[in-house]
Parts: sequence; C-alpha cells; structure tokens
Amino acid sequence: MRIVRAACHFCHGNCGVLVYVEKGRVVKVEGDRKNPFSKGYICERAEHAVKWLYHPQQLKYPLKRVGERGESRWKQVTWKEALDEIAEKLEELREKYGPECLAFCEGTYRSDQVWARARFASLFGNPQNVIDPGTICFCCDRAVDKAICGYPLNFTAELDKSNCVVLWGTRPTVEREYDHSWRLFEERLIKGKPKPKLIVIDPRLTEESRYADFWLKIRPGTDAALALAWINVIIEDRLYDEEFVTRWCYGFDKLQKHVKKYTPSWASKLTWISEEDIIESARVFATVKPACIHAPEVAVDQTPNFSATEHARMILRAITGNIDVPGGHYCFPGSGPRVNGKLLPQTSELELADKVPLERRRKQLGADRFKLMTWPGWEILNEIHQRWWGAPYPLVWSLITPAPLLWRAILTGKPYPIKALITWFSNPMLWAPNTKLVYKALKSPNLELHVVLEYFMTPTAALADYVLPAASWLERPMCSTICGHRPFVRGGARAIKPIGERRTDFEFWRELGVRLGQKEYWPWKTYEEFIEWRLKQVGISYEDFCRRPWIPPDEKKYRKYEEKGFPTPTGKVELYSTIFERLGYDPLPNYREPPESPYSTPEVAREYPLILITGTRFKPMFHSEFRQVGTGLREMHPDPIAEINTNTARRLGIRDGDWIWIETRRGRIKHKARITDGIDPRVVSIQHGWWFPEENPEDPILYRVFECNANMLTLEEPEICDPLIGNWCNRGLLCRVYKINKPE
Ligand SMILES: Nc1nc2c(c(=O)[nH]1)N[C@H]1C(S)=C(S)[C@@H](COP(=O)(O)OP(=O)(O)OC[C@H]3O[C@@H](n4cnc5c(=O)[nH]c(N)nc54)[C@H](O)[C@@H]3O)O[C@H]1N2
Ligand SMILES: Nc1nc2c(c(=O)[nH]1)N[C@H]1C(S)=C(S)[C@@H](COP(=O)(O)OP(=O)(O)OC[C@H]3O[C@@H](n4cnc5c(=O)[nH]c(N)nc54)[C@H](O)[C@@H]3O)O[C@H]1N2
Ligand code: SF4
Ligand SMILES: [Mo]
Repeated sequence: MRIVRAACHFCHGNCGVLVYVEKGRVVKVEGDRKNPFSKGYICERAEHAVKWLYHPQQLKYPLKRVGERGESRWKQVTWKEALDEIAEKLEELREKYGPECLAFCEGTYRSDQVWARARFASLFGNPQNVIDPGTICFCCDRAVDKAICGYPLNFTAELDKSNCVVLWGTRPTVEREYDHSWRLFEERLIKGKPKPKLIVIDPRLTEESRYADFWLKIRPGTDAALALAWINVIIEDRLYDEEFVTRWCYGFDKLQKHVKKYTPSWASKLTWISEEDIIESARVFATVKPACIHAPEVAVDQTPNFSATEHARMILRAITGNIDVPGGHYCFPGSGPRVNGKLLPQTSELELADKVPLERRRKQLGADRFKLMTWPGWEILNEIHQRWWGAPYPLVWSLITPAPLLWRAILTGKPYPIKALITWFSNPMLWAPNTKLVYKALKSPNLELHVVLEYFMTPTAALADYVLPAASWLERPMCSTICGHRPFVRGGARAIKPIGERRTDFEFWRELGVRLGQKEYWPWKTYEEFIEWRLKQVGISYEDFCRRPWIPPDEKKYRKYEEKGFPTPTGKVELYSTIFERLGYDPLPNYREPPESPYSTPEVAREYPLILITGTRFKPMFHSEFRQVGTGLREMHPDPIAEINTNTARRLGIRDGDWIWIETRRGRIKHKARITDGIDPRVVSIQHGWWFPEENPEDPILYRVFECNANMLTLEEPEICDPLIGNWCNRGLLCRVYKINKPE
C-alpha cells in the first residue's frame, strides 16, 4: 500500500488528502491532518472519491463524432488522430478567418493548469476570447476590488479575528465548508464573551442566521440600494474613520454629495428591509471594530447591478477603516510566495500577454463594451500591478468575455465569425444563462469545430465533435497559486497513473501547441516536468514537494499602505474611481432596478408575481457534477429542490414534496417543492446544474437537460447586463409556480 499526499480538486478548497493506493488502484481517500490549510478536513465528495473515480461512465478514450451533432454516435480514436485533426482544422480556420475565430469556454477553478490555455491562446494569436462563469462569480469581485484599492480583497475577510461579520448573500457552511475561519467565528458567536456581531443579508433564513443580530431579508437584486443607504447613514452620522478617510481615501467629498439621495427611507422601499433595520445595522457595522463584509462571490455577482454593489461595499470597507487590518480585509500581496528569498515563477509570466498585439487585443469579444474585465481594463490594472510586483497581472480570470456575447457571435457572425470552440472543465449547457441559445450555438453549422475535454459525457460534450478524456486530480500532480492570484502554494502528487488513455489538460494544450508551431514554448513534456522546473527556481526538489506539497504565504503584514500607499492611480483607496472614469463609466456607484421586477416591469409582475433566485448552493453537489447514479452522492440528493414559503405554498395548493413548474417569460422547468418558513413569501429559490446522466444522451433529450435546468429561466440580453463587466441576471427574476398535476 502506498500513501500519496494529494490535493482534492472537487471544489475550490484543495483540501489536503492522503490517497491510499494498492496495486495501482485508489482504495481510500482521507483528510491529511498535516496540511496547514485544511488541517485534516474533507467533505463527503472526497469521501466518495473512489466510487467516483471508478464510475463506469467515466470517459477513458478520445471520441470523435460520426453521426450528426448530438446523435450520440462516436468512434474511438487515438490521441494522435484527434490532435492531428484538431490542429489541422484550427490551422485551416486561422488562415481563413484569422486567429480570433477561436474561442475557449471554461468553468470555475478546477485545476492549476489554466495558464497553459492562456499561453496557447497568446501564441495562437488569439485575443483571449474566453468565456467563464467568472463574469458572475469571484473574478468580477476581484476586478472591482482591484480597481478601487489595488489589491483583490474580500476573499480574505478575516472572519476568525473579526468582531462584526456581515454575510452578504453567502453561505460559508455550504459553499466554503473547507474554510476554518467561519467555524472559529461561529465558536465565538456561541461562547464568546463578548459575543461578536453577525449581520446576514439574505432573502432566505440560512443556518448561519441562527445567531444573527440582524437578518436583513432583502429583495433579491437590490443589494446596491442597501449598500448605498449604509454609506449614507455612516456619513450622515459621522461614523466613518476620519483619519483613514482623510489620509487614504480619494474622492470622499464627491461621495458625500453623491449619497445624500440614497436615504434609508428610499432604500427601504426598494429592498423591503425596514428603515430602522437599515439604520441600526449600518451603525453596528460602522462602530464595532474590526468588521468585515464577507461576500466572496455570487449572490450579488449574478445581478446586473453588480459592479456598483461591489464598489459600494468597497467604500463601506474603506470608510470604516477595515482594510488591511486584522479582522477586517487582509490584502494579499500581488505576487509570491517567496522561498529562501526567491520568488516562485509566476504563472502570469507564462501567459505571454506581450504576444498579443494591441490591434488584436481590441478584437477580443466584449472589449469595446464591457471594459473592466477585457483588455482595456486589464491594461490599466496591469500597468500598476507590474510596477508594484514586477510581474504581469494574470490574464486568467482577469480577461473574460461575457458568455451571452459568444453565443451571439457564433450565430450571427458578428462582430466576426467564431468558428471553433474548445471547452474544458466546463459544462455551459448547465452553467451559462439561456440554455436554448447555448444549444442553438453549439448545434450551429457556423461552429465548425467544438472540442470538449471532460471526465464524463455531459449535455455539452454530447454536442461536441471531439470529446477527450481528462485526467482527474487523482491522476495528475498539482502546484497551485490559484491561477496566479495568491501568494501561496497548495498542491500534491499524482496518486495513480491516468486510467485508460486519460491525459492531463496541460498535455492537451502542449500537444496542440506543438502541432501549431509553438514547440519552442513548450519545453516541459509532462506536468511533473513543469512543476519540477518551477520549484527548482526556488530550490525545492520535486520529491521534497511531494512529501510536503504546500508553501504557506509569508507572514501577514497589515497596514502596508502606511509605507507605500495603495496600488491605485492616486495611491489611495478610490472611493471615486479614476479607473472607472477613464474607462467611461460612472466613477461613483448608483442603483439600478433589476431588469425584471414589480417596479421595473409591473405588467410582467402581474403574470409572474414571485421573485426567483436560481442556483442556491447545496451539499453534496458541486455545480453540475456528481449527478451520476452510483457515486453515492446523487443518492444523497436525487432531485432538484425548490424552496417556497409555507403561506405561499398553501395559497397555491402546493404541498411539501410535490413536483412543481417554475415558469418565467422564457420557459418553465420542474423542481420538487420544499415548504419552509425560512424564505420570504414573495421569493422562490431553485437549484442549478440539474441533468440526469442515467437518461438518454441523444438530442433533443440530452440527458433531460432542458427539464430542470435553472438556466432555461435566466435573463441575459447584453442590453440588461452590468455595463462594466457584463453580469447577467440569475437572481431577482420574475416567475410563477404551480403544481404539476399529471406526473410524467
Ligand atoms: N456545495 C457546493 N459548494 C459550492 C458550490 C457548489 O456548486 N456546491 N459552488 C462554488 C462556487 S463556484 C460558488 S460561486 C460559491 C457560491 O456560494 P454562495 O456565495 O454561498 O452562493 P449561493 O448559495 O448561491 O447564495 C448564497 C446566499 O445568497 C442568497 N441570495 C440569493 N439572491 C440574493 C440576493 O439578491 N441578495 C442577497 N443578499 N442574497 C441573495 C441565497 O439565499 C443564499 O442563501 O459556492 C461554491 N461552493
Ligand atoms: N442559474 C445559475 N447558473 C449558474 C450559477 C447560479 O448560481 N445560477 N452559478 C454560476 C457559477 S458561480 C459557476 S462557478 C458556474 C459553474 O460552472 P462550471 O464550472 O462550468 O460547472 P459545471 O457545469 O459543473 O461544469 C464543470 C465540468 O468540468 C468537468 N471537469 C471538472 N474538473 C475538470 C478538469 O480538471 N478538467 C477537465 N477537462 N474537466 C473537468 C466536470 O466533469 C464538469 O462536467 O455555474 C454558473 N451558473
Ligand atoms: S471541501 Fe470537499 S470537495 Fe472541496 S476540496 Fe475539500 S474535500 Fe475536496
Ligand atoms: Mo462560482
């Protein structure tokens, strides 16, 4: 029996694990107590890793479509055949339509190899036409935070050391269960003398709200109004940190005038939170020190008023003096880690941004319109980043085309034809908004080549031309600085050789690159060789790393601004953003009503009277994964669940466990009703990611992908999207629900 130290990559946590291997087979996975990040913790996904790894539906061989797209007729081919043919087709398309005719579709962080795609794209001459859920998740927060204060911030809210935590539309017990900081905070909530404060902003009564001093039951999609009203109260009552504001904030006077109109009474009508609660909660947040607003991602990110909301939250963090202090928001440096005084090679250096000439950059889909997370924004942020940290600002996660633009470009050929797509660690038939449009684009003959790299056949892969089997985290090594955005390393060894003919995603990019004239840029043949090369620069051997596969960040240094200021154009936290102004946007945050609501579209609200939130996270699933029957995980959560308030359900004749339709103007889907008092009577919450791998893969059934899929209901016309980034609307939609009388 061998025991290998690895890092789980079933979610973002990368918990350290010990993998027990017998005769080349994984027999058990358990938590690694020595791992300094996860300290032995693992969740049920890792506990079921063995069943998952040897699941009969796992892909083992490269497949090429032989029938029509979606017919589910495949031929097994060799990697060489597949790669040769893909390379040849890409070369042909590049000649005919230019290197921008290729696009990439990615998912949320599931490996440390994403830089390899960026490198491939730069060398191919592509403007980095990448779509990724980062438009509505995590990356968009990082972008706004970086523009306002120079550091990407709030991922590091120090809950454990804080005396006042605001959980702003997020559930640390579900989405971040590997993170110990919430548990430490919770212990203090239960036992603490004095007890710290907790403010929960959520339309649902979550488990975390049990101990909350305030549960602000907000109307979905109106968080900007609350944030602006908090700023108003804090300024009017002079509860801000005067010294920090005077010395380290830019544009306070303009802000002060700007927020006068955003009174608590104005916000109360929009948010459905009482005026008194708005005022009192703002006072608590401003006066209990240190405080942090934990909003690592999502709820607010999935609304078209996102950038203003995050901007306002950054203002709140800053004017209360909670930036870069213990228990507030620690600012990680923009590079690292350092080992023995030497800097680990940054993956951003490997992405070769310099190889993308200026005129090509301007061709990136969305660069003319959504400027913060495309080249125009990147160039401004990079200029400062490079000056401060001596390495480029990563392309990965910082340059993202809003997904709705890609499908339209495929279908219309505008602004130019997109002819080829490479999808990896991504299942856009489930994650992207407007599934019918995604489906149309993936079926369109305009798209001449679609390659998918996957673990399993999925509704997206079922529509591809080639499906290539990817090695999972148990079959590949890892050395991650979270796509170059964190100054520490989490990693692990390859537990077993890839099963069947699976290969690492890295090898795919390398092999494709080599075939397309990039040979000199791919000196590392395997991912091990790459990691070995990377670690050698800081004097660590690969073998040593496998024994202790992590490098913690440098010791925390708070209040770094006292020495150097902030890495922004003015050297201060820009309450008034000179970067937004330069890009042609409002330099101060404003409120926009959700594009569909009782107030913006009352006529629609008459027919669709309930407010819908889609995609609330739940255990044990991770997005569209783990639905396969027989993993042990699907068995824990077999059906999609919709939460409805008890009184609303009674009025509609719906009982707990009934199957119901949830319908918006765009379509209807099914979920099973769960009746609860813990949700506002005007709000319904549904899950995302539902498909059924046990069902027929053939188009148009496609594993019943259209039946329970939340993204049949979402709203994504580019005109309604957030103007800076392109966030569409998954939360705060209008819907109606009714019982399915005839079960099918
Ligand atoms: N088990 C599991 N964990 C996951 C994931 C998973 O798929 N499964 N996905 C991971 C990923 S990529 C992400 S992005 C995170 C997301 O994780 P979270 O940020 O926790 O996201 P959600 O669960 O969608 O929403 C959190 C809360 O926001 C509330 N909410 C909904 N709409 C609004 C609104 O308009 N305003 C406010 N203030 N609150 C609202 C919901 O009721 C919910 O309780 O989870 C990560 N962790
Ligand atoms: N309506 C609605 N839609 C949402 C959300 C919501 O809340 N509501 N949440 C959004 C958010 S925040 C996110 S992050 C996205 C998630 O969207 P995605 O990250 O795309 O998640 P999945 O749809 O599960 O697709 C991931 C696929 O990658 C495969 N995979 C996993 N690891 C690897 C790997 O290492 N290599 C390769 N080649 N393949 C791999 C898995 O088998 C799986 O099929 O969904 C978004 N969509
Ligand atoms: S929380 Fe679970 S799935 Fe996520 S890294 Fe840890 S063990 Fe893996
Ligand atoms: Mo996400």
